[in-house]
Amino acid sequence: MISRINLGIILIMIPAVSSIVQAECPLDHLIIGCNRDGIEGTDDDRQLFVDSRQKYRDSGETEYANWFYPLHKSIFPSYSYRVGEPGLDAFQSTNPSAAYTYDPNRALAGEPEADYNIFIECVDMSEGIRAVHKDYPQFTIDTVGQSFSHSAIYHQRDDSHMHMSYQAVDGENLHWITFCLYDSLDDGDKYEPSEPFTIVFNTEPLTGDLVVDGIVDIADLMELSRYWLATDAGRKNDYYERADANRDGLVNLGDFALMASNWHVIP
Ligand SMILES: [Ca+2]
Ligand SMILES: [Ca+2]
Repeated sequence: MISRINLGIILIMIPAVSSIVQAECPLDHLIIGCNRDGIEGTDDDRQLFVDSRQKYRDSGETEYANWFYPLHKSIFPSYSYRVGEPGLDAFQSTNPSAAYTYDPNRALAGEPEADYNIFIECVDMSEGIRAVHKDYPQFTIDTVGQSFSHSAIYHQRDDSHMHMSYQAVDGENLHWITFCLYDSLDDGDKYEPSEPFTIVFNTEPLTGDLVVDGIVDIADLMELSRYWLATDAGRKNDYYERADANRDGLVNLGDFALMASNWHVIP
């Protein structure tokens, strides 16, 4: 009798525990969604984006201390310096108890692979870094132009939560991977590609190095101009991909001055 009662409790508990585990994964995640401003009827309704509120959360002694992920020496002889975050997840509209991933205003409509097929494409990376998906289906991103379907993995597992291992040949130099999201379905109701977003490793880029590549030049100035006079910079948008260099919420002359101070500096 006791065991039957216990079994009943366990069966009831399984869905709740599962959703809690997903919500409480201790690693950082980038959350895939659309309609960044959360308001219907504006230009970004069909545009993809990643929410960055957890990005770099675990990168230093205190939350958000650094603008990079330190890579740690591993036992593996090749690409020895590694970190297992940030992962990826998606906004959803069905489980209100799943912490902040529940956001119906920003969730993609329909089912992954059937109604949308979100690819994550590497559009830039430093030499000597790669991203490895160790779980099934295994793959490695080590060349610009490579991509994988987040929606396929989501569909396969019935779970949007995934992680990759970021691996580099050293633990000191600036490394980066820049991704972009796009919807490969061509059904007339396609989502628009996201802005590029960059994950940085080992050391903080120069202030103003917005298109991260180790130097502050005209490409960075053009990037700053895209966000010029923007408000509401914060963790959700990674301070507009670091355009708000002094993290005061605004992209303005103060940030331009910081960029100018590093103009054409080669570290
Ligand atoms: Ca740059
Ligand atoms: Ca600012």
